Amino acid sequence: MATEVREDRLAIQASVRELARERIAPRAAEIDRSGEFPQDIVDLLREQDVFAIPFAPEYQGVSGSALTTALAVEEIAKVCATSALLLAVQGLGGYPIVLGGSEAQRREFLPQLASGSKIAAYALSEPDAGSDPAAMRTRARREGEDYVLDGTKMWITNGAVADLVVVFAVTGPGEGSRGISAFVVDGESEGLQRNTIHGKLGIRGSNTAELVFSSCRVPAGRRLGEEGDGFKIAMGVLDRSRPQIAAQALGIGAGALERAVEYARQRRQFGRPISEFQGIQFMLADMAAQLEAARCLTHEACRAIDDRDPGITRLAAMAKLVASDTAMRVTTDAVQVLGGYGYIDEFPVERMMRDAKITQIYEGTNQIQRLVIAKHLLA
Ligand code: COS
Repeated sequence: MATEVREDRLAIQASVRELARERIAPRAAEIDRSGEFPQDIVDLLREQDVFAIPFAPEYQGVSGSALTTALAVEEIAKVCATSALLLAVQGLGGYPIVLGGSEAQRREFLPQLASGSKIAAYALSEPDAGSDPAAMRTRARREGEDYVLDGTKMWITNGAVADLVVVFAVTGPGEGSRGISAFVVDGESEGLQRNTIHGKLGIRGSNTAELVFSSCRVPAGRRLGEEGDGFKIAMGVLDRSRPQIAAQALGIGAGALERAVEYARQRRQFGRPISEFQGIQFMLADMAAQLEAARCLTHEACRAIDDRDPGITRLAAMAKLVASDTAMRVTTDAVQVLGGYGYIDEFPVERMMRDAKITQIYEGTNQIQRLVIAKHLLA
């Protein structure tokens, strides 16, 4: 993964910030209200080359740096968590190919994801295998030059809209985590039924789907790595994608803080703006300090990824844990600062509070992040 000079990184951040404020922010409330997948935002991110950020220039990306991607995800999440997830999941779906793909597979698929001509998804979880993905039941049986997939994947972001889905399935029954393989599957494959899940608390415009595979044939050339490499690929990907969820959480929290500051300055009670009361000042100061601490940790995890340091698993888990818990606290406090106005959808902080919740759950619940951290401490 490439790293770039600080000026390039800041220029990318500034252009994404402008795009987010001018073109995405005005759509955010309606995306949440309608719960419809924002195809217009996908088109916008594609036109503006935003999907290229997680990918290296050798694959027609514009960066490939985890830190630069995190800055972009945060800027979009400040105004719309659903839209930020579009960028984060393009990375999530691409990383298995970066980590496990052959050079030919990388050259085939990564430019398609970088240009946004194809949208990606990552299908690991199942109805009965979430925190424990090694217990997955989706089977991939080898038949001649193909594998035949049967089983059900659950909670798949972009599942019903993705052109390319990286699917993890059992090729070695009884071998646990060593019997899992990864495949790049076309979203329109015969034998794949995609059912959108409705009624989410937050990220309501994001597509979340159940994927049902019934004798779905995938060419053997679409397997990433060797048979049995799938679990390590899946975990290696989560090490790289959890800091992006941390960045999404930071953006949600920072967006809510900005609104709380704005409101506290103009809301008058007892003859003065409420920002003049120390009770409110202390709340705002805590929110800002906690966000900055979480941002430092998230950027450290990204730096470690970009520098190929060992130990990214621990830092990625810490970043996801701390940033998402911070986002939940900060958005809840932002609602409190706005009082009754915080509780209605005329102001965006209630949406931000609902959106923050998922960051404590997906890409490994925060209980799982604690297990990962403890395992490293006690090893
Ligand atoms: N990178 C590379 N390899 C890893 C790894 C990592 N971060 N973590 C584990 N592995 C390897 C181990 O080294 C081990 O390899 P060997 O078989 O060669 O010894 C193998 O994977 C199994 O590891 P382990 O026994 O630790 O796996 P567990 O089944 O106990 O799972 C947790 C560990 C709980 C951490 C893992 O299942 C997890 O992250 N669960 C949450 C999944 C998740 O985030 N789901 C959300 C949906 S995906 S968006």
